[in-house]
Amino acid sequence: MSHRARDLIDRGLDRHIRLAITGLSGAGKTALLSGLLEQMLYANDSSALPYWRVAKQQRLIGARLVPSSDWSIARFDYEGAVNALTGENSSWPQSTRDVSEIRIELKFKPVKGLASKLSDSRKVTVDLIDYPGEWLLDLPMLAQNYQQWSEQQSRLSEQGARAEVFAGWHNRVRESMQLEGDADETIRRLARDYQQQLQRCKKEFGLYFLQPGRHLLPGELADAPALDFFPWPTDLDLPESWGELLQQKYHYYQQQVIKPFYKSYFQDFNRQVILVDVLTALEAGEDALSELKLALTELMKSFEYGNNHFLKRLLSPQIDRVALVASKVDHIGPDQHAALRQLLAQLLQNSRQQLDFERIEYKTFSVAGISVSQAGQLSDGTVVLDGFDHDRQRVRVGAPKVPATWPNKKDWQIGFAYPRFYPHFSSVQSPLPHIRLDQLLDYLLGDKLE
Ligand SMILES: Nc1nc2c(ncn2[C@@H]2O[C@H](COP(=O)(O)OP(=O)(O)OP(=O)(O)O)[C@@H](O)[C@H]2O)c(=O)[nH]1
Ligand SMILES: [Mg+2]
Repeated sequence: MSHRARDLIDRGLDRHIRLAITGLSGAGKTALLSGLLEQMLYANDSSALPYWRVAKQQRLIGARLVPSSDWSIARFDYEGAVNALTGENSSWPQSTRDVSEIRIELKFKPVKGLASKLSDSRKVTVDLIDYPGEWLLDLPMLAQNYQQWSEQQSRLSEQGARAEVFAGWHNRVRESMQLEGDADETIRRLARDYQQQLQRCKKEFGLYFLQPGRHLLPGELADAPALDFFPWPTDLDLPESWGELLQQKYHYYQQQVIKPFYKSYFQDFNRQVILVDVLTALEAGEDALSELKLALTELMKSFEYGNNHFLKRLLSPQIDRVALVASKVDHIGPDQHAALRQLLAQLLQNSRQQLDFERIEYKTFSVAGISVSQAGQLSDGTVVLDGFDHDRQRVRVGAPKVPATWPNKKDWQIGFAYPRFYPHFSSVQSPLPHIRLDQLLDYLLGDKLE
């Protein structure tokens, strides 16, 4: 029997969970994944995880990393991440460049049902996947043809900060149309130009809805002809020969780049974390926050949600439980966590409607995968955060506020700023500190560990 088939049967029997951490670039996926593994592997010390019931009730017998069923995918470098965080020059793990996967096996004492009578221990395996956030945003392109994609992107490019970035590029497209020349070569040049503008959108303006993702992080496709396309500005007439080429490239990108990525990693999971770094978007300003909302709304349309019916689950597993998670909550004081969750819920309003409609269970959380600050309160009631700055010097800052609803004009003018703390851990400090990962673990895995 193939590994995949066995995974599916195990899933039907509640013995296998495939958890997707869905988040854009920089959302904190790698840190969260490392934090979740860290907490599960050290869960025997139940005092650190009071809200993970299986640990709290001392029913967790053990957790260990085991080989993945798919032998062709790189293993997620959990040890590398922990080494980076706890090494001599403690630092955050690098931004992810490729896909990797890791499997953890949890052995526990069942509490109820037949299982508890038949045996005194059971196993559940959990698969976790890490990948570059840039590639995720390509998924909505699967549901659009070249024309629809071009229309959407053209509309976007006229708004806010994008208008400034793309004005010059638009002129260069128009000028190129007047020139005689090899269509292939011209399109290649304009595509590279477009790629640079997308990179500016990210670096200079912190924007989010950036497609195609491989223009930002090409991976093995660096300089490949597959990337020689861009959305056509719909106010210009598209020359027929160019149109054909652009459409072919777009189609190729859909079929050969996005689809395999989607099929391998996103079609097949049954639990999902939607991870959002709301604080960084607030800092970047209104254009960024609006684009984050749009990007998340479009992205959520790519996932299949469905009820957890036994047969259906066996044949085509679908997502039956979703955690909507605001990341890096150690940048603010505990008194602001509820406001952050409220703003996250507003940001994901359209997605929540979709989940409600499909009757999928979801819940909002605010967590820190790896917490690098400590909150405290001064005698006058001021909330402060203690941590380490870039030079690893101790710093104490007043904890900033988070708006619970979409900020108004005046708030945007004043702007938002959140402190940056840096990891400063020793190699003997395990498990690494976190905020609320026990609640998240209980929500995502608790029912399978009963
Ligand atoms: N304070 C704090 N910062 C965090 C936390 N998680 C992530 N960060 C910060 O956010 C950065 C990005 O986090 P990653 O985990 O690399 O984000 P990612 O989603 O994996 O990003 P890509 O790999 O680029 O897709 C880190 O380098 C840290 O600076 C957290 O729990 N607390
Ligand atoms: Mg990463």
